[in-house]
Amino acid sequence: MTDRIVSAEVLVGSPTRNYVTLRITTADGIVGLGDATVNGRELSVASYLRDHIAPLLIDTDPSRIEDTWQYLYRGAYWRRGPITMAAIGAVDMALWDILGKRAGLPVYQLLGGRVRDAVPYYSHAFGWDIPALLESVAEHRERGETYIRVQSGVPGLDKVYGVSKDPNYEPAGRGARPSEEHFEPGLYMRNLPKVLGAVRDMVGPDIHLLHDAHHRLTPTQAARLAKSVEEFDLFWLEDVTPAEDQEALRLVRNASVTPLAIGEVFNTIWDCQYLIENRLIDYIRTAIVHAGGISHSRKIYALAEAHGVKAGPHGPSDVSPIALAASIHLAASTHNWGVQEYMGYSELVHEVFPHAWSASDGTLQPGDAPGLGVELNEELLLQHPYEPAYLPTARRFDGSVLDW
Ligand code: GCO
Ligand code: MG
Repeated sequence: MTDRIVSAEVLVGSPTRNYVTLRITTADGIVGLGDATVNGRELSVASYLRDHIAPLLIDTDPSRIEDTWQYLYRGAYWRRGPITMAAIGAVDMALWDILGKRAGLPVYQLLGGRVRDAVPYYSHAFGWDIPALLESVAEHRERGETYIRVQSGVPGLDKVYGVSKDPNYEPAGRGARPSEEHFEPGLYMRNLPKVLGAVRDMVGPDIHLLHDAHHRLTPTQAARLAKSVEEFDLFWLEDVTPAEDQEALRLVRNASVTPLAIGEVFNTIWDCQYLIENRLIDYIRTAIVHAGGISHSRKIYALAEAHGVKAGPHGPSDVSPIALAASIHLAASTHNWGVQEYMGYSELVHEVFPHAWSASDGTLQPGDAPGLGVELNEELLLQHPYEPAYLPTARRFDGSVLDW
């Protein structure tokens, strides 16, 4: 007899930071969890799920994962965008979780089984100046990590993306309005080669270094930067131009062989198609949560595989441990995987979402619990109610708005 969905609840809480969680329960008592967090727009996606999706799920068959995806995507008429796709993504994750629990198998087994013994992750090293950054890199090395993202302060700028006064970097700041940062491309571009040179000298040739330019440069600036850091052999240079202007990357591509990664703000395969088919990138960074869940992400990776592009999904603290689990299960079972971002979580977040996945020695393991292997401590989550929090905004020194 087929099972049916009896409830779809949305829980929003702020253990350290805001998370939106979907919990689907079936008549047989199986519970599936999905992450629907969109940083700074949490309540919109919560309403989308509560008001427009949850009522449609009741009484449907939870094993019809692909059909449910198509129904929610095509049935809404209004398509794509982070809110819609995160909401669909949460449903998709929860349904894979339920299927795994029903089968008594971890999701990676349902996706075809392991293709690798461990999933390498990259973590974030940062420092206000080069000595502080080198110290941070050394700490990551001591933890056995071999893929390290490096971000540093820039002389002349008082706040910089990826660098924090707090040992745990968290870009979203609590409060009713986003904070403001100033940025000047020239200062940043002149500084970065010095920073990467110092790090490369310290770690030697075998450590994979990554850097995130966070969508701020013009095509010519980006091309110049990619060229100027070529000798430091980056594993990837991320988001070097604003992601919407995809043709911009052709200039960067033609100017250097620095590997390029982009896509954390993309939501569908159609956002990725041009860059992948034209081989303008090396790594596609869509997050499982923001790109429609496991079902749709697999299609993106399959398209990428055919064009020599690898997956390197977004995994900051705003991707909850549930969506990170989905990413790890996919990584374990997807051949064209590059590396998983893992920024880590506060102790409280680990307690709110107890999980079977684990991180050690620079690698992640999905664990063998059925489904995605993540639980929800609802009581603890609800002790930390939602608080408005926003990503910063940026302006140039002349006061004009710039991509943050
Ligand atoms: C990354 C990202 C993040 C984003 C953040 C936005 O590469 O991890 O760029 O730091 O800024 O996830 O919500
Ligand atoms: Mg990024």
